[in-house]
Amino acid sequence: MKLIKDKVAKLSFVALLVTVTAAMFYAPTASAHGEKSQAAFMRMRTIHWFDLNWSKDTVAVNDTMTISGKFHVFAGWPETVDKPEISFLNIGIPGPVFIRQGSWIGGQLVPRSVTLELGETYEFKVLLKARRPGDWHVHTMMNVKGGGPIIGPGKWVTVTGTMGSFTNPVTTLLGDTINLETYNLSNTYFWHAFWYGLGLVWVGYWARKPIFVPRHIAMEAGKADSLITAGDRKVALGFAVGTIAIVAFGMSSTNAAYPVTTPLQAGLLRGMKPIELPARTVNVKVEDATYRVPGRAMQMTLTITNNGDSAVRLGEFNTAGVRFLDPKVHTDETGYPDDLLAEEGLSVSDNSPIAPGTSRTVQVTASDAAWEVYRLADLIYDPDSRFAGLLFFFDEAGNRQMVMVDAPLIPTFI
Ligand SMILES: [Cu+2]
Repeated sequence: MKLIKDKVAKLSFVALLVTVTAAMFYAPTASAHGEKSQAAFMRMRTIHWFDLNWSKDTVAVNDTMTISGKFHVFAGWPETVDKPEISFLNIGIPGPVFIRQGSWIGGQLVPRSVTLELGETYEFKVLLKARRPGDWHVHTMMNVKGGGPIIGPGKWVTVTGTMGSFTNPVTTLLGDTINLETYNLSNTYFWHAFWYGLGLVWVGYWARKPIFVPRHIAMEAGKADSLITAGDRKVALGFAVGTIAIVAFGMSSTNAAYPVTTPLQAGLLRGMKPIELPARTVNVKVEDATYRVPGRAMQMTLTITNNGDSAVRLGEFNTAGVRFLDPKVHTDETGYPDDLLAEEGLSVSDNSPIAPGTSRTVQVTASDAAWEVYRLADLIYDPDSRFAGLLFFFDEAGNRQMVMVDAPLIPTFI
């Protein structure tokens, strides 16, 4: 009986070991980092990122890359997300695998929070310097106070080299060039170690004598005063005076070493400059929009009116970072993330050029695995079944025009 018990114990131990080891080696590469789990209607109705460009997808430590593009702040902003009055242009990466050397909205440096206006379109650029080797999924991202993170499309970028060689030189206004990666570290270590050590010495001074039981007995017997000797009092005074003296000395010597310091710079930046979009000549009316549950596609009936002077065709529908293209009209040349790019995902019942001054009602189907992978299909769980997105029309000369669409999106069931 005991033998069997031992065997079972041994076997279950082996099984546990195998499981733990397997779990350690199982490291799936996630292709999205947070956005999938967010409500689909929020992703479709907050910020539309487009014209994104990642300048490189392989970069060596200390080299830089830029992510640039535009974003449209949707006018039908959801109630549950605070208006983007206090927003911050961030980058979605797992810690500082890059450092952000600069970020700009409309040409202005934006190290602080900014105010964005609903309905406006802005141009942005982020300059990243590679720090940690690895494969990183780099997202553009906007943090909205009272709303949360609004995550843009992410693209895999490989960093090569060694992190030990990373430097972050900055020249101060006093003309010193410092390396922010290590600047002031030894000073920080020294003072923390010094004060921690002093605390230990104080405790050690008292702990060299018995600490608890004899002292407790002395106190109970009414002889508490006998526990602190005249010598103890001198030592205590020494610590007190010494601490004040060291603080005063440390403060004045630091002031002498760094005579010019400024407070932390903070405060909201207002007046971000939006892009002046050309006057719109294409008008789109969404007659109805549906999606099959379960399914991988959405359908729209659009009435497109061309008020311009050149014939146009529909080339792209973009929602929540997923781009559905009609390859006969438009192909991507920016190296847009594969999992978000449906190169042949857009089909239009009649996508022949719409002549100036005419109007046409068409059936548009946006279809791709991304609809399911990025859980836009999960709109069925959302409390507001409406979508929004960008339509891109191209005229004969290749000029592009962006039209915002926004309508209820009604599920259909089998
Ligand atoms: Cu990601």
